[in-house]
Amino acid sequence: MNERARPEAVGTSLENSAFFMPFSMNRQFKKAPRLLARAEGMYYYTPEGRKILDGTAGLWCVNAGHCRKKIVEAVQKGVATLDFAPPFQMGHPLAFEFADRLLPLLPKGMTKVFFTNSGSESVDTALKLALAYHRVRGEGHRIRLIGREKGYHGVNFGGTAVGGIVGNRKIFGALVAGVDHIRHTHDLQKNAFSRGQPKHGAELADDLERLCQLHDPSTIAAVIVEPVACSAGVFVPPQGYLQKLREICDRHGILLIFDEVINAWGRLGKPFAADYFGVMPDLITTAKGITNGTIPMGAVMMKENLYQAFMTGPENAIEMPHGYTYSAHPVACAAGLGTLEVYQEEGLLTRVGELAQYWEDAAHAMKDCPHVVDIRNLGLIAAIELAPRAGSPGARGLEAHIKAFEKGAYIRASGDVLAFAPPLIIQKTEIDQLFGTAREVLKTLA
Ligand code: PXG
Ligand code: PLP
Repeated sequence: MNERARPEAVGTSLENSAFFMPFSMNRQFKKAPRLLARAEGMYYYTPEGRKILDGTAGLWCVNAGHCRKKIVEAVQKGVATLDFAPPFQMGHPLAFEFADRLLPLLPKGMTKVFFTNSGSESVDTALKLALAYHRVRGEGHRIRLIGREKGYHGVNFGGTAVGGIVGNRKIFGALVAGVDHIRHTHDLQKNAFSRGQPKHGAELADDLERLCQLHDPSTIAAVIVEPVACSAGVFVPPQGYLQKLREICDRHGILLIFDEVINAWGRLGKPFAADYFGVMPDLITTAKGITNGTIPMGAVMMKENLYQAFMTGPENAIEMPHGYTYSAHPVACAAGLGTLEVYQEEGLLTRVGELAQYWEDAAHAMKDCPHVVDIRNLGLIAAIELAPRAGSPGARGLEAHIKAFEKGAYIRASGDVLAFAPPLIIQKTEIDQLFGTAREVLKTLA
């Protein structure tokens, strides 16, 4: 066991640790750490043995629940059989098997899979594929990439540039040239306490038409959006909005990329959000649930015409000068295959359909709690937006996160928005427990 996972290590100071924690308040955390030592099913366990209900599926990724035997065994067997195989100009059987096993789950018309190691890598891969696709077809004038305010597309340069969360961008300079953003869809005045997709705001998609007129549509390569924007605070697309985006892209020859790093893998009751919304993008980026979070992996799915556009030069030339040392890593492929088996055996990619109404009712029952200004939900995702504390935005959300952890639930806070997205194996009693804990926390919150 890791020394810090031992019960006697509780209280040991981490203040001098060499670990530079990602996306964390390093100094505050190291003074009062919240450590997780092991996990099983719906629960984490702290080093001292406290049981914590996982309200966020790890970080929106552990959709089948923790330490599932079949996945653990697939990884153990995989790593003992083939630890690594070079993915450039070489191959291993599991890469082909995994891509082909994914095929029947993909939205109709999506036929090819490019493997990466994270959502961030998937996003930068998709953006590069979009630019290259236009270029190889003689439309090299399409150089612009359009994101959306409040979007999160990971942390690499392309994803940071098309991303729309100011705090994630502003300290990193000029990022990538030729990027612009359409407006976000968050509108509390019109849509507060909407159940499912809000009624108002389809017309916000017309903001893409505005950018087309501003830049000339023939300069735009691709638009990237999360169907349900999760990280910045859970923004469910207004009814008709995604359809409109698709229409505008079609009108102007622009590729539409759905970033389904979180939305895919059953979170909305379908394998992919494109199928849930009935809107077909040209590319889909994903990661997280593709291996149930067990081993890092991501993927970009694309329509056949994108792949074929690259298959035109001499056969002895590399068609796509892009890829990662760990693309299609054999242990990740083994984890992915094990994950698909669990998803399929337990019907997890569609289970949310049965749970969604109970989940929605449980989330919206929180309306009478103190500080609540909005509740949003779709599939097995919910958000409770709290009024910010005067002069200290985010403080109330962070305190709720910490208090929930003390009371036995892991609930993620994005600023003052509490985000709920548990593993898809959750039982109704655990849904009650999760929101029950949130209710207790909100009652004690200043
Ligand atoms: N796109 C989307 C839509 C995401 O949600 C990424 C890209 C990047 O994936 P990687 O694997 O590079 O992290 C994500 C990741 C949160 C939270 O608290 C969300 C993510 C990551 C970390 C925290 O909402 N999403
Ligand atoms: N930097 C250097 C010096 C490298 O040699 C490589 C890969 O060979 C990379 C970066 C990219 O690493 P990865 O393929 O793991 O993304």
